[in-house]
Order: sequence, then C-alpha cells, then structure tokens
Amino acid sequence: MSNLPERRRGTSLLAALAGILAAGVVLGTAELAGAFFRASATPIVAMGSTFIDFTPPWMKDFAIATFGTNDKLALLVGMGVTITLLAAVLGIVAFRRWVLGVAGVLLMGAIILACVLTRAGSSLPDAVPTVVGTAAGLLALRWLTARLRRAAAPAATPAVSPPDAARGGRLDASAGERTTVAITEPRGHATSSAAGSAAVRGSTSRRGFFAAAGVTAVVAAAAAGGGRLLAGARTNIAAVRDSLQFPAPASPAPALPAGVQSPVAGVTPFVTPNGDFYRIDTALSVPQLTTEDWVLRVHGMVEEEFELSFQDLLDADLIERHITLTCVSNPVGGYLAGNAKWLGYPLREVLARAKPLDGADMVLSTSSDGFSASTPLPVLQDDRDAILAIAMNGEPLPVEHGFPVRMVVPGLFGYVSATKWVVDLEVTRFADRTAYWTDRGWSEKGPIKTMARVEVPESFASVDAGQVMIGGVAWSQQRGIGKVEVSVDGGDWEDVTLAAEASVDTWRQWSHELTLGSGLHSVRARATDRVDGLQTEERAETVPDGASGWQTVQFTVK
Ligand SMILES: Nc1nc2c(c(=O)[nH]1)N[C@H]1C(S)=C(S)[C@@H](COP(=O)(O)O)O[C@H]1N2
Ligand SMILES: [Mo]
Repeated sequence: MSNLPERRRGTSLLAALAGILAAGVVLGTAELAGAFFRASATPIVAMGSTFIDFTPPWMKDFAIATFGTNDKLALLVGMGVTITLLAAVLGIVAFRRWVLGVAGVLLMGAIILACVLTRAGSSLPDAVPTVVGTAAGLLALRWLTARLRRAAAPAATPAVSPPDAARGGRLDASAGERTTVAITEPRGHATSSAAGSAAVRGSTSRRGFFAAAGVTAVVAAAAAGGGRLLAGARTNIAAVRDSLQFPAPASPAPALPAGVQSPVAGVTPFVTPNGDFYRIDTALSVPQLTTEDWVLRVHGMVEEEFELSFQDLLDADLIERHITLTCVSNPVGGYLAGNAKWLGYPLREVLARAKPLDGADMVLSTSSDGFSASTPLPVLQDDRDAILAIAMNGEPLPVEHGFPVRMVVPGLFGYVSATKWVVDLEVTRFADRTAYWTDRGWSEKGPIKTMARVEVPESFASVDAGQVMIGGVAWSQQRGIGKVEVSVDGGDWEDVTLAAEASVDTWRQWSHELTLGSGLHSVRARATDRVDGLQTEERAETVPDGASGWQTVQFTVK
C-alpha cells in the first residue's frame, strides 16, 4: 500500500481542482448578476482596472512596449493565471480545514468588493454581483470538498463533515503509516483488505466527485456566457451607433491637397483608417454610453455652469478637421500616432458660454470611467481647433475611441487632452487639481515634441540593390513641419522631398531616393518645425513628457 501517499497527493490535486472550479463559479455567477450593473461591478473588470490604476509609469510603458495594444489581453492572461493559482491553494486549504478555506474565500470576496466600490462613480448596489458570486462560490466549494472527502476517506472513517476536514486529512496519513508496519504483522491483512474495499468505495465516490466537478464547470461557464450575452443585449451600442445621422458641418474639412501621400510604397496611409488607429487607454472594459445617456457637465471656476446633451451638439455649428493624435508613450520611431478627420464642436465655444473666472488656468476633463486629463485653459480658448469630437473619418466614434464624445486637441499629447467618453469639464487651476497620469509620474503639461519617423525600409529589412526608396512621416502639430533631413551611413545631412502639407495639425509625409551598394546601411532622420526649429537630438525616455531623439534605422541591401 505504498501508493497511499501518492493517493493523498492525488487528492490534493483534486482539492485544487475543486478550488479552481469554485473560483469559476464566483466569477461566472458574478458575471451573470453583473449584467444588471455597470461593467466595473464585475470582479474581473474591477480588479483589472484597479491593477491598471496602480501601475507605475515604467510598467505601463513596459507593457505597451512588450504587448503593444494587446496590453489588456496580457493583463487578463496574467490575472487568469494568478486567480487559478490562488484558487488551487484555497481549494486545498478548504479541503484540509474548511474554516480556513471559508476565511480565505471571504477575504478574496472582500478584496474584490474593495476594488468594485472604489471604482469611479460606483455605489453600494454595485456590491451585489460580488456578494452573489462569493456566496455561490462558497456553496460550490463546500459541495465539491464534501464529495472529495467521501472519495478520499478510508473505509473505517464515515463521511466527514466539512469542519472535520483537517482530521480527515490526518487520518488518511496515519493510515498510510500503519500499513507500512502492517506488512510484518498478521493484522496487516485485515488492514490491507479494509484499504482494498475502501479503494473500491473510493473509486465510486471519486466518480461522484468528478460528476460534481463537471456539473460545477458547466454551471460556471453557462453563467459567465449568459452574463456576457445579457450584458451585450442590454447595452446595444452598435445599434445606437448605426442609427446616428450627422448634420453637414458648418465648417467642413478643407479638401486634402493632392500629394499628401508619400509616393514610397509601405508608408502609412495619410488618413489612418479607424480600424488601424492606435488605441491607448486605461479602460479594461470599454465604457458603453449611449447618446441618450451622455451628458457633459461644465462647471467649476465659471460664471455659468451648464450641461450639454448629445442633441445640443448635433444642433450646434460643427467643424470638421484633419488632426494627428500622438501618445506620450510613443518611443522614438514608434507607431502610437494616427491621423483622422474629426467632426466636433469647438471647445472654445463651450468655454465662451461658461465664462471662466479670473485665476482659472486649467480644464480638468473626466471620462465616465474615471480617467482625467488636465489641459491648459488658454489652449482650449485660442483659435486652434480643439473640439468635442463626435465622428471620426465620417463615422460615429468607434466605441474604443470614445463613443459618443471625446476631446481632440491639436498640439498636445493625448494624456493631457484627448479624453475619450468625456462627461465632465471642470474649469480649475493646476495648483488645485491633478489628473490621472500626472498623479502617476507624467508631466503636468504635455506639448507634442517634433518627431521624424522612418517607415521604409523597416529596421533590419533586406532590400534589393540599386535605387533604394526611403520614406516616412514627421509631425509637429500646431507648429508645422518645414524640413526633414536624412543622414545615410553617418554622412552629411541631406534634405528629403516633403509631401504636400494638409495643415500644421497633421503629420507630413516624406520620401527620398538613394543609390546604395550591397551591404549594411543606416539612415538617420530629423525634422525641423517652423516655430522651434530643429528637432532635439537629445535622447529622452517617454516618462515624464515624451521621448525625443533622432531615429536611426539599419537595413541590408542585397
Ligand atoms: N477615457 C480615457 N481617455 C483617454 C485615455 C484613457 O486612458 N481614458 N488615454 C489618453 C491617451 S494617453 C491617449 S494617447 C489617447 C489615445 O486615443 P486613441 O485611443 O483614440 O488613439 O486617448 C487619451 N484619452
Ligand atoms: Mo497616450
């Protein structure tokens, strides 16, 4: 009977399985109950969002650099692994000592509740999904561990009730020691035959455990799936988006001049299609706001506080502009930039109606999910096209890009200006209020840095010998790109051919033709803007106010 310790190990594995399945029940039933509450009332979203909020700047940029826009998927996978391991341990603990198991599950429930109730705009009823889930998970855990105990108990031991779990476990172990001695004693025959019948009984009750485990898994999966379907059906944003009709803008976008696109094959399209537009935000679950739900509150240091509805925006004089958006987390040569045609209402008009009081120097914009950005007040009052955008490239804003309303401000990085799902504008002072990323180590002010990017050839590409085409984009919103130069293999700087300029708020493409012999080559690029001059050579990391430096690309000519 030397297989007894082995069997005990097997039992622990099954206890771990019971814990994992019970965690599945917690999450699945909470998902189902959560369909009737806001997304951040479900454990996964609440815990994941809380984790995101505690992410230090270096980890945020590490995640973006490593996983790109799959950073949220990576977080979910990491959470899944962590939850599975914790649940496995809790399963084993609960099997050995039920009371400790209960304490562990309740502690987890309390942690989830803390995450849920500290999300922006949450209220006490949002606790319901977690409470329901924790209760259902405890029931499942109790049922599974009771089944397992029956399967694991030796013949002499009657089915143990949960509070006796620890004793049950120890009995098992001492039975193992006894059988080792039994080999030399006549009594051993009795013991091993008793163990033999226990094994028979154990295998039927093991089957019982597996049946219970199967049922639990199905219940958890059905609850989770049902919850997702229900939540989707309850907030059918796709239908709201599809039914939207926009008025013709009072001020349409100036027609794009011919030749805005670089002739070099492989350079990004001048206008980024919505589906390819980079996405950066802290929203683990994308806010689902309908146009009916949406209200913008304008308040703070103003003479007049008021609210704007979506219809108010549709009724107003809208403008349409091409504006290039860039992210502070973009490394030199990176792709966290996009150019779109935005339709929206000038923020200048909103502020003119509100009439800011003397001393105000900032507008704190807040999204429905608690993200915030601090934008210098003058930037939103001057004649640049800072807007409350409602359409992107002729379509309602995609949900991930801020549906139904977001801010777009030429010349500033997104983190200090481009609030998606914006619902609140507070006129205030930098001295009084701080914003989401400024609380996490990023600079208070975030003007865009002039940047040239080489797109063709790509780093480490291998290109055909002869005429080599190089090309890319450069941006300096509000200042405009006046010149782009390249240095080949460390040689003198040469001007490249600039594509046509749409406006100072859009990126500008460029191209250059070279004759290169086979071997390894490098191209370095730098831009000059029309206000501040040459792009700085000084290398800076993304934190705290954006990367800088001249990009170099190495490639091989065959
Ligand atoms: N609500 C909300 N708005 C947000 C953010 C966010 O995390 N939440 N991120 C900002 C940042 S850092 C950038 S760069 C832009 C990106 O906009 P996009 O995802 O449409 O490209 O949105 C900004 N607006
Ligand atoms: Mo960003």
